[in-house]
Amino acid sequence: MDDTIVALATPPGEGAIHIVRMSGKLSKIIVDRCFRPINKDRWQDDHSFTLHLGWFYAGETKLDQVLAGRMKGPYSYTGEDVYEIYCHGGMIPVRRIIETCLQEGARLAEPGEFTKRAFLNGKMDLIQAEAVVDLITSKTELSADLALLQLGGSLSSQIADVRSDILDILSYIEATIDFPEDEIDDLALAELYDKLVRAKEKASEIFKGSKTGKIIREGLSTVIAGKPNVGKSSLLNALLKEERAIVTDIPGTTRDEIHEYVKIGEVLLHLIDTAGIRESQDPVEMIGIERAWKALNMADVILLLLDATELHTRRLTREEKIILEEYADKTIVLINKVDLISQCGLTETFIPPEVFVLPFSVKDRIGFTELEEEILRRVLEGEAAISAEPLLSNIRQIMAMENCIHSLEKAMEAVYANVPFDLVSIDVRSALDEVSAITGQNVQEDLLSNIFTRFCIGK
Ligand SMILES: Nc1nc2c(ncn2[C@@H]2O[C@H](COP(=O)(O)OP(=O)(O)OP(=O)(O)O)[C@@H](O)[C@H]2O)c(=O)[nH]1
Ligand SMILES: [Mg+2]
Repeated sequence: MDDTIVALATPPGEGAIHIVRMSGKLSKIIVDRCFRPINKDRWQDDHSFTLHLGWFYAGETKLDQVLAGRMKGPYSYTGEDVYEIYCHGGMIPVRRIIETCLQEGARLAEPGEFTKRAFLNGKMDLIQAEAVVDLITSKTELSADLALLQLGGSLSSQIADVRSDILDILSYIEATIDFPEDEIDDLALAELYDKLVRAKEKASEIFKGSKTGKIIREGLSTVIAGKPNVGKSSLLNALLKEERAIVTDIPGTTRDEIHEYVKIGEVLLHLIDTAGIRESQDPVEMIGIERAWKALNMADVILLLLDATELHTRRLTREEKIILEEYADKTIVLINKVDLISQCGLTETFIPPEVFVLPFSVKDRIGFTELEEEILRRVLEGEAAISAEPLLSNIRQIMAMENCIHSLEKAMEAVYANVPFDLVSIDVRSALDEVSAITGQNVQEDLLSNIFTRFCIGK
């Protein structure tokens, strides 16, 4: 944190301008030494958040004509003195300016190091820091909107509310612990129980939308499954509008999983094409099939393809039945290749009535609109809520919230079972740790590094 860091903040390559960003104690000294403003008086006024035209020098050598921006700590992004040099958008001026800063005592910033400093200096909490990278990497309007809400701090304040409730419970327990056991009356027990219930309800309310939040942030994990040769890879290619996967009429063509992303409306689909599921002795195919099962388990939505030409001549396979029974709520059945039959033999009494079934043809593009509508309907059911409410969306935060709720429930059970208060406080304390981790009040250094390496350099 004592080092002064420097990095290119714009994407490398040629463009109109590049921005070199510097943060830390030395940055003022370095810029004062290398930047010669056209209007010295204005520069010397030392105002923050101002831009100044001038030349950037290495010793007596002019490197580029630049604008220098000054943001003094603690009111800057990182909380330290931050300078930004807007130079011409070529890689040579950029390299020269950064090299000069390095020679003058700065060091190259690590990925996300500016934002990490912002977090460590209390300029933002961990939810907001993670929202910064989510905003940068968002692929849909919806995910960008969600990141903006989180960046604005509304999720943080909801979390802070739960945290303060839990702190309140802990101090209540500590105040009561000093009384001898027999003086803790039923009233105190009931009050503690009530407090726990209220905190848990608030936490659960925040947790409720996290599944949608995760889908908006990461995409809807959509697994294409079915027997060999039903047209899974053809469907993947059609949705992507490119020949991504190999398609042949030989059953067992796809062995490994294929992952791709495609946008449907405002929802990002994470498409996974899998190996056709069947009994097999081929070791490679068997591994592929095992992976397919794993993918099915993790999926948000399963597109189960059945071949229309076979429907009246065969029963569902054991594997198809398992999918339809175990994953009925997340499965959409596509009866593919209806172009080959005169009328769709949808007399499938085997398919559970709650499963959505669609006559389909990849070849003749039948059913695509209905499929897209159905997918959107499933994700965006709570869309009104989505745009107005900040949701938990990242798996780290979701898991911490889940653990927090679990600990509160354990504490409630303990109170109910009349367990001594000091033991109840163990669960409450662990709930506190979990909720604090969400906003980053007690996170370990290695977790922090993990989070910030997802950022780009210069952010
Ligand atoms: N007539 C017709 N043929 C189709 C349709 N969809 C796929 N096919 C054909 O069915 C055959 C198998 O298609 P694939 O996409 O490779 O099937 P798959 O399910 O990925 O097969 P595996 O990878 O072996 O599991 C190919 O010859 C496709 O051209 C369709 O809607 N109508
Ligand atoms: Mg295939």
